[in-house]
Amino acid sequence: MEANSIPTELSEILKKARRVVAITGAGISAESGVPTFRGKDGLWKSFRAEDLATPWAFERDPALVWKWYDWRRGLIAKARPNAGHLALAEMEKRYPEFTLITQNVDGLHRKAGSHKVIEIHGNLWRVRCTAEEKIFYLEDVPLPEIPPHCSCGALVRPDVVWFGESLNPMLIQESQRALATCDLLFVVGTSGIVQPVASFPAIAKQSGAYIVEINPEPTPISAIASISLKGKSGEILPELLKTQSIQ
Ligand code: BJW
Repeated sequence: MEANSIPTELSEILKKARRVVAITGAGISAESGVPTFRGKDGLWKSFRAEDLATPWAFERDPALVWKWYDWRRGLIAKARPNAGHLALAEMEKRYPEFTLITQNVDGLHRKAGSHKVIEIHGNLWRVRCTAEEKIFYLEDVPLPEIPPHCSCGALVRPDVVWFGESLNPMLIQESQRALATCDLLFVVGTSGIVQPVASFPAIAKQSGAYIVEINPEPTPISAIASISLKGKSGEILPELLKTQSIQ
């Protein structure tokens, strides 16, 4: 999609919007070389979520879970933000209110220069002690000790949200507030099936927001999107930015 092929209605919306939210998923980092979860090359094709991304898996075999996370940390350490991440960071500067809700744990939005980021599924570089309320950052790849321990002797775990775990209620509230008052929502690179984020676009829809979905594939979100732009976010988002000189 090129800037001159963007429908007039959408360019008007992009220019006039004031309160903007973007929800992102693994697809936005695909062009940075970070694997997605679902789809033909997705992580869940080679690994079982229930063996690696649940609290029960960690209880059963913390070393196995940590080996998987350490491998992913290695991939992500080499990844650089792509044109899609950079376009969203630029939108944060241009719109008076801009909130980015990401399901990604790779930290690439912040690396791209986004400041107002809600990392609703956590962050892969942050870890927490399983015994105390202690949070810290582990930047070594590979980890010197697997599974790693806290100075108190307890295991530490990645500070991410696994299946069956609750998301941070403060982050949910903050997201819901932004969604309920936005006039434009971007939904980028997510399969739209993992709850509760999969239900977030409906909140914006209810308050009359215009919803732009960006994804090469249709998703359950497509049914409520005002427009679905089929393609890669690293190509489409920079084109949208070109038409979006705010009035
Ligand atoms: C491109 C592209 C390009 C490719 N450009 N696009 C209600 C009903 C049924 C079940 C539940 C329910 N409520 C809760 C559940 C259980 C569960 C759930 O939703 N399960 C569903 C699978 C059915 N949810 C939970 O357990 C959540 N907790 C919760 O709700 O607590 C309360 C509760 C608990 C239990 C029961 C009831 C209530 C927690 C969810 C945590 C998800 N965790 C993970 C791992 C995070 C850590 C890690 O990374 O290791 O989060 S799983 C994984 O999925 C990861 C992602 O953030 C998340 C979403 O995936 P995403 O981002 O959408 O990626 P993909 O791969 O699915 O899609 C990529 C998309 O990009 C595709 O569409 C491509 O086409 C596209 N794409 N290239 C643009 N270049």
